[in-house]
Amino acid sequence: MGIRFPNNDFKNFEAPMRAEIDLAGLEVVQGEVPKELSGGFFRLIGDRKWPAFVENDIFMLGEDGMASCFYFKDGRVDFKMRYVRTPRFVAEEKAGRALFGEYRNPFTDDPSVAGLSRGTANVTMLAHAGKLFAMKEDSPVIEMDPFTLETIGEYDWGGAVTAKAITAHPKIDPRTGELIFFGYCAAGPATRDVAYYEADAEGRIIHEAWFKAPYTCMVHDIMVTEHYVVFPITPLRHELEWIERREPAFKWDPNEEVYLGVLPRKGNGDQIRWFKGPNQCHGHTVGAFDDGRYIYADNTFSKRSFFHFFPNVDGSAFSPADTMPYMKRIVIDMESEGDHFTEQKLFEYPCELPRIDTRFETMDYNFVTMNLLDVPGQERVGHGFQWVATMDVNGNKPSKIYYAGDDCSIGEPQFVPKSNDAPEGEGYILTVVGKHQEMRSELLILDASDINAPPVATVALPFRLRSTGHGYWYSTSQLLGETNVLGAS
Ligand code: V55
Ligand code: FE
Repeated sequence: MGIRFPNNDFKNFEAPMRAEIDLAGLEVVQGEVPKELSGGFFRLIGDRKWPAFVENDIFMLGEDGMASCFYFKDGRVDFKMRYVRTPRFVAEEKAGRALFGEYRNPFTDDPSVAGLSRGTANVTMLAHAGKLFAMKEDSPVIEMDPFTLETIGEYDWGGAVTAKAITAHPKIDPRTGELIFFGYCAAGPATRDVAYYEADAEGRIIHEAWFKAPYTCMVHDIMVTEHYVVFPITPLRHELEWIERREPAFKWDPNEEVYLGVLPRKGNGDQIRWFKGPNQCHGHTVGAFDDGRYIYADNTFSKRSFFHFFPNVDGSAFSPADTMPYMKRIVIDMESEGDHFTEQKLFEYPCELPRIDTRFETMDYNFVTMNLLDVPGQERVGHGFQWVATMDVNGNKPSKIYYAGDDCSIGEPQFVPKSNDAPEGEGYILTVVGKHQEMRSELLILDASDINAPPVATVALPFRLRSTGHGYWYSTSQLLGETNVLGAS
C-alpha cells in the first residue's frame, strides 16, 4: 500500500519527518553557546509515522510523539531525535500501517488493538528523581533514557499510580522537590474521575486522592501553590455518547459553568471546594502562589477553546477572535463563604505557552516568557506563533517583544538561568525558529533580560523541525537525579 498524507495540514514545512536523527556538533552560525549550560532542551514533536485511515486526523494532537533533544556541553550542541515507542507505535510499526483511529475515540480503532493504550506521548517531557518521561494526558507516562532517548516503557511509579491517564503538565515544588500531578478521565475514556498524586523528591508516591469533576472535559493543566492545588474545569466537554456516535470527542459549550476546584495540598477528595466564574476556556497555567488566605493563579484563558477544530456543542458558528487566549490573574479567597473567584487581565496581547523561571514555581514570582499570536500594528506574514515576549507580572519591568521574521514560526520559549543561583529571570531563553521558505530550523539562545539584543547564539539545523507545543530544559544534574530544580548545569 502506498504511503500518502492527505491532509493539507501535513504538507510542506509541516510534512511529517518520519526520520530519527543523530547529529553531533551542530553549527553555531552566530555568537557563542554559553559554556555554563550543561543539559538538554527536550521537545516532543507530533510526527505521524503512518497515514491516518480516518478523515479527521488532528495535526499535532493526534500524531506519534517524536522525542527530540538539543544536548548542551562545553559550548557545543548535539542533536538527537527518536520516536517514543509507545505500545501504540510498536503495534502500528509491526502492522506497517495506522491501527488507531480518531483523536480520543477508541471506538474508531482497528479491532486488533482493542484495550491497548492509545497514548501517543506527544506533549511534554519531564525529568524527576532521575527519570525522564514522555507524557500525553490520555494515557500512562512513558519512561525514556535521558541520554539516548531510547524508550524504556510505560511507568506507573512501582504500581502506586493506577490512574489510566496522567497529565502532561505536572509541577515541581522547588522547596521540597516534590512532583505534583493528576490525571483526568482517570477511570477510563470520558469519565469524570480525577486522580491527584504527589511524589517525594526521590520519586516515591506519598499521596493519592480521587474526586469527580462536575462534568467531563479536557483538563490540560493545573495550578499549584505551597498549600493548594487548583483544577480548572472549563467546558471543552467530552462525552462518551459523542465518541460512541463518532462525533468529535470534544465540543465547546458556551453555556456550561466554569469551576475551579481547590484542594489543600495532600488533601482528600472530599475536601475539594468549587469556585465559579464566567464561561471561558483554560489554556495553560503561568504561575500560582498563595499567602495563606488568597490564592493567586495566572493562566491563559480564551472565550472559547483555542482549538478551532472542536465545534460548539450546538453546532453554532463562532468568531476566530474568540479562540484568542489572554493572560489573566485569578484570585480565590479561601476565607470567604462565597463560591466565586475574581479575575483581572495581565497582558494586553493574545498569548500562549507561558513559562516562568520554575525555581519560583508555587511561589510569588515576576518573570514570564511566552509566545504571542498577534501584535497590533505588526503585520503577520505566515502563520502560527511568530513572536516571543517577556514580561513582569507585577509590572516592574517593561515587556519586550521579539519577532521571529516573515514566514518564520517560533516555538515555546524556555527560560534557563545563567547559573543555578542567578536571580529570577536572569539567564537565557531557548526557542526554535522554523524558517519556512528555507525549509530548515534554528535554535535561538536569547538574553532573557533583553530579547531584542542580538542573540547570544544561533545554532543551525540543516533540516526542518515541525512546529510543536512544548519544550523543556533539564540540566545534567537534574537528568542524573541530583536535583529536581531548574538550573544551568
Ligand atoms: C493539548 C495538546 C495535545 C492534546 C491535548 O496543548 C491538549 C494542549 C499535543 O496534544 O492531546
Ligand atoms: Fe500544554
